[in-house]
Order: sequence, then C-alpha cells, then structure tokens
Amino acid sequence: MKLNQLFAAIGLCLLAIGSATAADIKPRLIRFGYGLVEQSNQGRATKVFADEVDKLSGGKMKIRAIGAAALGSDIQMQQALIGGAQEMMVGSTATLVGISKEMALWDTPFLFNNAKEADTILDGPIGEKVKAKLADNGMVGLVYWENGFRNLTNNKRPVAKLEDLDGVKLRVMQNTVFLDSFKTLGANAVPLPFSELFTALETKTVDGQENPYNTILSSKFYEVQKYLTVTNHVYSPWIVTVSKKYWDGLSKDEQNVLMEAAKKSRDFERKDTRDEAGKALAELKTKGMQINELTPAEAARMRDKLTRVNASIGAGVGMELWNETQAELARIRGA
Ligand code: TK8
Repeated sequence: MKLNQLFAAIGLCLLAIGSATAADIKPRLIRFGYGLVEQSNQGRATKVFADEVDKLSGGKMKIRAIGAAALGSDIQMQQALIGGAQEMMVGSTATLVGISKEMALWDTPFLFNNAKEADTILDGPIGEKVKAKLADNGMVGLVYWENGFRNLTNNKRPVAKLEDLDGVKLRVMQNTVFLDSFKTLGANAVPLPFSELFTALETKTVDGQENPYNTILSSKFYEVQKYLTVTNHVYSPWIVTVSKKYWDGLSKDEQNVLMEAAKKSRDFERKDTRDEAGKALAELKTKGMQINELTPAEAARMRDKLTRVNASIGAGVGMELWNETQAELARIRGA
C-alpha cells in the first residue's frame, strides 16, 4: 500500500467512527425571523448562519429565514419564541428589556467608545452574564451581532445643537431607557416597532428616528428623511436567540450546530457591518441627505444630558452589574 492510500484508508476509518459515535442530529426545520430586508447586513449574516447550519448538520437542519418583519416585530417574535410558536430570531437587545431587565445595560448612552470595546465586553463574562439571564424567561441567547453606533435623522431641521431637538417627534425603540434619553434631550419621543417606522416617517406621523448608517441605507430612510446628524450616541447590539422550549428539545449535537453556526455568522456579520458603515454614509450623501457633525462643545452638552439617565440604568440592571461593567471598561481602557 502506498502512503497516500494508507492515509486515505485511515481517513475513511475515522469518518466511519465519527458518523457512528457522533451526530445525534434529526431533520429539523427552524424558522428564523428578522426585521430588516434581505439586502441588509442582517439579511446577509442570516444567510451565512443558514448555510453553516446546513453544512454542520450534514444537510439535516434547515433554516427558513424570514426577513422584513414578515413574522412580526421584534417584540411579537420574542413572544412567539417564548411560547414556542417560532424557533429563532435576531433582533435588538433594546426590545428585550421587558423580558430581561439586565439587557438595558446595552442601552447606556456612550457606554462603548469603539467597536473593539463592544466586542470585548459583549463576548466576555459580562456579555455572557446578561445573555444567560434570558434563559430564566423563555429564550436562549446565542451570540451578539453588531447593529452599530446609532445616529439621528429627521425631517424638520439640521440638528446642530441640543435645542434643535425641541419638539421633534422622534421614534424610539420600545424601551424606557431610549424613551427617557430622548425626552431628556428635549425631543418628543414616541416608541414604535421598527416594522412600522418607514410608514410613520413617510406619513409624517413622526419627524425622525435614530439607527446606524447601514440601516438608514438598507431601509431606505433617506427617501423620507432629509437631515442626518452624526451623534454615535449609543452602541446597541442585536442578539441571536432561540426559543427555550425548542432548545430544550434539541440534542447536544444539534445545540452545538446552532451555536457554532451562530459564532461564524457573528464574526462575518461584524466585519461585513463595519466594512459597510463608511460606504453607507457616503452613499446616503449621494442620495441627497444633508449630513452634519456636532461641534465638540455641542457633542459634550448632548453627552452630558444623555448620561443623566445612567443612574436609573444602574438601578434598573442592578448596581453590581453596573459597577462590574464600569470597572471592566476602565481595565480595558487602561491596558
Ligand atoms: C429591527 C430592529 C432595528 C433596531 C430598531 O428589527 O428597532 O431601531 O435598530 O434593527 O431591531
């Protein structure tokens, strides 16, 4: 036997052993809902997740991806996961606060200075701890994806200073921290599901909203919004979740397939989103949006006002978690 034949024989034996012992995987159809359109960073990463699940399960586990909130808003999908009527979704952590109060940590204005800090905290022990709490409430959190730093758009006037927000009817996510934050800034904050946002802007039910550049582009908000102010006021992530009822019925191997595929999708998604963000801003400009940055003095004023909500976030998520997060950020920044 030649050496390469020997290796081939060994390989076959290993494969046989592998398939005999491992792979407690059954045919499964998993509905995975998300809010953005297919041609968005969320849609692209969902495709990566689906392909990886297919591959890792030897084609047995199939993801049926359903975007554009066709299965409902974030909050409706979460309820479907908790009840067991839907298997998986990806959505904002901000809309999970009513289910798991610790999630409000990620709503803290200016919590992270950059994406690297976000990755370190979200993928580290603090991110794990916050994610783990979901399991007490009917959902299993797999990984955090980047939604991104959020920026402000509106149709009334360029926002160059705090006072420009006076009376602006601003859609916020269905979350008390966001509501308090923007009320504190003087806006007339209105909580609405994302799935209703485009129409609300189009019909002028609201004047403005805040989301990352990627979303402003993929959801075509530039068609109904004139002014964009670079505020980067909060990094609020997305989280990939599974119905706990469904998860508990899966074998360890099946759970591993979902977890490994989720990690792969996360790494893809963060890179893809970051690559797209700069290009998206330039494209929004060519689409006719008027973009302005804040002067350092005005940015500081806004930051000062916004961080006044910090005390209530600390109380809401628990001071221990709050202090631990601040200490960890200080450690990262000092390193
Ligand atoms: C999409 C939402 C969206 C979020 C929002 O379902 O609601 O503004 O930023 O990405 O989760």
